[in-house]
Amino acid sequence: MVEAVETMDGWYSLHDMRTVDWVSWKMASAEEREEAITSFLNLIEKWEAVEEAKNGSHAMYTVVGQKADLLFMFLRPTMEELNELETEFNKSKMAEFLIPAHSYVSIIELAKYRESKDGVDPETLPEIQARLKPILPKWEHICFYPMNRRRIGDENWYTLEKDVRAKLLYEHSKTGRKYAGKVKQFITGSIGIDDWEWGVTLFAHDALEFKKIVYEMRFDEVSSRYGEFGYFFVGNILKKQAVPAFLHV
Ligand code: 76R
Repeated sequence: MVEAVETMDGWYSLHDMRTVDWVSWKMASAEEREEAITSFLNLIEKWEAVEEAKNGSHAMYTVVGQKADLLFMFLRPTMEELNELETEFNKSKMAEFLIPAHSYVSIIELAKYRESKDGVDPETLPEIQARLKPILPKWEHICFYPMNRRRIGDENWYTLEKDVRAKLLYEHSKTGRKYAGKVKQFITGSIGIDDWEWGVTLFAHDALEFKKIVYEMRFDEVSSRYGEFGYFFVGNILKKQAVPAFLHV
């Protein structure tokens, strides 16, 4: 029987995309807009305090293209905390001017394909714990897309033996490592949780690196034979200080 790989699971993740309702935003009074911006900045400060205390992390980007205007990625220790955060956001004055565009729920995941060294469970290692509960980088650009592993005819990831999958992923990781310092990737697992099997979140200083890495990886067997891809979101960082300017009309 084909053996599943054990996963190490970290923080719960919510990708939350929203579109600004510019018409109602422009129609609102200056006081109302001010109130909304203040509510938004207060929320951001709360998220920053959570991150400071290492109880979660967040990323905030403006989306290029018409799929949304804002992309948030939130990480929290539990599903309940993600839900509370989302509900608090929804109740805020700012949310009155934001239309939900998309969301994706998943969990930070690392697979235990490599055998543990000296009988040490990798999950106990501090460097692994840091990757399972990461503070997201505040790099200039983000790219998010969901993906599946194929399950069609001979191209079935789930009928491959574990050592074969491990080898294919090792080859994949060699391509990935060429982008060290240029692209930072977070793989979140969403089997049983959302519509695709994994979410891929990439951060880069130069958005061109997204095209480079994703293109190069298309030739790795694990992607060319077994990868299926969904939609893509791409964006630019939105710093707290830049929020009033972004919303200025
Ligand atoms: O966890 C590790 O870093 C060890 C090696 C590794 C694994 C197991 C690794 C490295 N990845 C792993 C698993 Mn990856 N990754 C993607 C995408 O567009 C595409 O073709 C694929 C989207 C990118 C861009 C990427 C980048 N990886 C996975 C899995 C889970 C598979 C499973 O369990 O079946 C998916 C879905 C996935 C997809 N990967 C790396 C990268 C990069 C940049 C690395 C090197 C990281 C580093 O060493 O710093």
